Amino acid sequence: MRLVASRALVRSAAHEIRVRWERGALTNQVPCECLAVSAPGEVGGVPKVPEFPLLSRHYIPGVLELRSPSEPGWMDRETRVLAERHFRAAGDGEAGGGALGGVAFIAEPATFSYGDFVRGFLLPNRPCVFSSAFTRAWGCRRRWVTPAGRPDFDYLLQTYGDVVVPVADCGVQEYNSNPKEHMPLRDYISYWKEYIQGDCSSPRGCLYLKDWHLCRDSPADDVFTLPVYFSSDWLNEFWDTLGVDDYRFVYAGPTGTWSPFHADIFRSFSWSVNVCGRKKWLLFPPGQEEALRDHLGHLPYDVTVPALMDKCLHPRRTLAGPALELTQEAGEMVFVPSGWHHQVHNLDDTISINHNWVNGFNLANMWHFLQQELRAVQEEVGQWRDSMPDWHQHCQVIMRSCSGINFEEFYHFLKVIAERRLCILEEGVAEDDTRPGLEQAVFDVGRIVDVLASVVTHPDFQRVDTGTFSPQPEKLLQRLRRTVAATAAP
Ligand SMILES: O=C(O)CCC(=O)C(=O)O
Ligand SMILES: [Fe+2]
Repeated sequence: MRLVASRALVRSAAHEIRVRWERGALTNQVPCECLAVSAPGEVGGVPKVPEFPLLSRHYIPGVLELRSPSEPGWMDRETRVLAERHFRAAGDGEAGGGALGGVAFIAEPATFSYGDFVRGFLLPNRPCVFSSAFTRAWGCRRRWVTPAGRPDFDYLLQTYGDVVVPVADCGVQEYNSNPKEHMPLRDYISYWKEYIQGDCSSPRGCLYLKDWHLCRDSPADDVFTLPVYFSSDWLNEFWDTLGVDDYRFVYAGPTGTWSPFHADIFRSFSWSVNVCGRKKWLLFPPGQEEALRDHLGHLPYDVTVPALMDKCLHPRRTLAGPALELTQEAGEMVFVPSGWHHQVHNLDDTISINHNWVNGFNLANMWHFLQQELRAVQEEVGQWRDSMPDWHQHCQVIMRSCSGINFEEFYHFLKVIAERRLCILEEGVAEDDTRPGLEQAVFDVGRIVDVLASVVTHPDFQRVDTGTFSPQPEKLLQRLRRTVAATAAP
């Protein structure tokens, strides 16, 4: 018997299967229909957060006093201890991240360490914008952009003209996303030029090149350098290990292209750099999206429409604050925290590089999200529970279609990262090693232990056939626990 899910689930599942699997393409967005409902848990024991200037472009000298040595590299010991304390105090809660008045602006790379980023933004799960000084040396900023600061169509055509790219139609709503087609970049650029000549309009509509896996599909040397703040990136590390895919994207589109309201896949973080052009971001802290739902419980597609102010249509709108709004200038880098819903508008001809990433700081959020997704699937197909012997297995299949991953794959993800960290701790790291440092590896193992301990006791994970898993989840957990005990900070 084939299990068929109902209503929203069927639609989102079909949509996701098509977008993500049939085309072999991972995208960075989870359609809002597909997101399970939850208010964020309170996180206790949040460490004192340093003050950063809010996004006013008036950098206040001296505010960024360093608390940690300004090493360019990975996590230092002090930061590790602080982060471990934070997660011990937070318990099983899911990271929230309040609006707290605005979005911080980080002006100066030389005085902003990885530890500062952990304290100021990763732990409190708050957004920030890094100045264009952080990306000044990037190859794409030199080569993809004309001296006037516009996309260099000639260079892009010459270098990537034949590459087939995904293109979304911003004018057509398909559930809470847009339908996509594929075309060679040269065709998209012809369209783009026409759109500019037509004064930001074209009979072909408003088309947006989204989720182009440049690094996966083409040689991309000297395009960008991964900033150290985003270097602990387990999603891409995992996919690189398997050698099949990645969560590294290029977005490109004319004025007026936009991304509908969404949260990123798996509650990942994202970072986004404007190679050229400007973007307007509307950001809502986790939980606030609940107040934006309409009377039928649906999340909005576009949070800028006047209908959102209609009390009958959106009875809880006034419970949410206004969006945190920011304009990202050329070269600037935006950090989008975990679980923050957002909507993004290109204000000029804009090209950006966007990555999704998960690490020890948002791993528990990812696990919470997967449990919610499974519960949502189980509710949707609950009526078949008693009549289908393999109902639980079907739920995992549907969940994979909707969310891009199931419990078995999540375990595999944890295992791959855990084993790589154990390797680092056993072998040590050399000076020129590009792998995470020892403090980072210890921290990562601790975070995996916390989440894996919850995974192995989850009744639905216990139903997964783990007979062929190597190592067995319990054995891996024991080994990781021994490592945590051996490396515990005094
Ligand atoms: O730039 C866009 O259109 C969307 C970017 C985005 O949603 C992200 O980076 O998470
Ligand atoms: Fe996003």
